[in-house]
Amino acid sequence: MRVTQIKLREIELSLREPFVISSGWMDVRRILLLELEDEDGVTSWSECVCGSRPNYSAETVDTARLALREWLLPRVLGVEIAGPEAVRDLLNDGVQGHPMAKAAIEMGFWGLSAQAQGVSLSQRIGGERDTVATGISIGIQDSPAALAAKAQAAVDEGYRKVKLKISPGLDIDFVRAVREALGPDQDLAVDANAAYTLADAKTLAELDAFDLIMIEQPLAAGDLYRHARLQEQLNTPICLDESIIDIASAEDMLSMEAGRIVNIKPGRVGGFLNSIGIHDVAQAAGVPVWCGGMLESGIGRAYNVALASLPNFLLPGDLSPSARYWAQDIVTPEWTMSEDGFVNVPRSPGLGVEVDVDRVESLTLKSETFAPDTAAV
Ligand code: OSB
Ligand code: MG
Repeated sequence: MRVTQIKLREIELSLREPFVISSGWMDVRRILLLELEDEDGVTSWSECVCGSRPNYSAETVDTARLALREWLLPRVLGVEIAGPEAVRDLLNDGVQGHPMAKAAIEMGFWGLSAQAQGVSLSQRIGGERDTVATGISIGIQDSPAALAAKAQAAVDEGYRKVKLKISPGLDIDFVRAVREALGPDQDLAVDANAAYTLADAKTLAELDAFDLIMIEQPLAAGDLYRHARLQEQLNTPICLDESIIDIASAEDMLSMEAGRIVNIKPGRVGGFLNSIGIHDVAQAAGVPVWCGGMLESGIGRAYNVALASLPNFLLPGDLSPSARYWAQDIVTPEWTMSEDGFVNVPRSPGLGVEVDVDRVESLTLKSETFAPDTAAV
């Protein structure tokens, strides 16, 4: 395949409610979108999942734009590439880091390849499910009672898993209130976004009393060794998010027993090839994975839903429908969830949703078009 033009846009979408996690918060989502076009005029879209501040990961919208423009887009533009499987190594050669910027390109190639072949993105990667189970990730609230009310509303909407953001001091009382409100049978998880240290092991062990299905990323991203030490002290399975950046880190987690569940976000790990590789090593080890979210627009969501159709995605993903995030999404149809908490995996070619280009244009703050051997044209 040969991509002859890529249009890079930055749009701004307002979240319906601010989203607060231990490391920061977001109310307006700045999103980079890529529109790729190949030599036959086939087009597809992809999304870069960075935030606007470096609280979840080092990358931001602005660093990703720089990396895309200066180092990454020139690697792929006008070049004959065997297929999306070849893009990861092409982008990694001589460029350290910037996984979310790389993923936006690499995933764009998967979407374009599916579109060109006339198959769905899920089919293109070997997905097997027609529907994917959906959980909700609820940000930090002002009080335990407010959080319990939100959690109850989510269960009433049909969500199959409820994940609560926690932070030191905003943890035990909040989780207790939710467990009491939802009863013992509801699948409940917490996500600390790396806010604790091993010195907090006692507090984290208190969470065992609430029968959580996992504690996501309690410690710092680089702390695989300490996660292994912490897991020895907890009954609750640790799930790693920020720590898993590639296939090797997933293998290290598995061999060190630094956790028992993996959150895969394709942006965080540099794209689909690594996501599939992590899926495969986890599956071989008997460790379940699930698809995390980065408050994506309907474009990024198409990739996450397709990925979650792979067989070892055994737990509900953070794949809420469009209306949870936005007054209006940028795709049609919008993503919806059934009353029992499932999202359909599209079977139509490519992403399976149409991009509302007029709406994208109206939300665009900046755009640049790149072609082979040119700066922005
Ligand atoms: O840690 O999973 C996370 C959003 C932004 C940054 C980090 C995380 C999240 C979420 C959102 O939990 C999940 C979603 O997209 O619904
Ligand atoms: Mg997380």
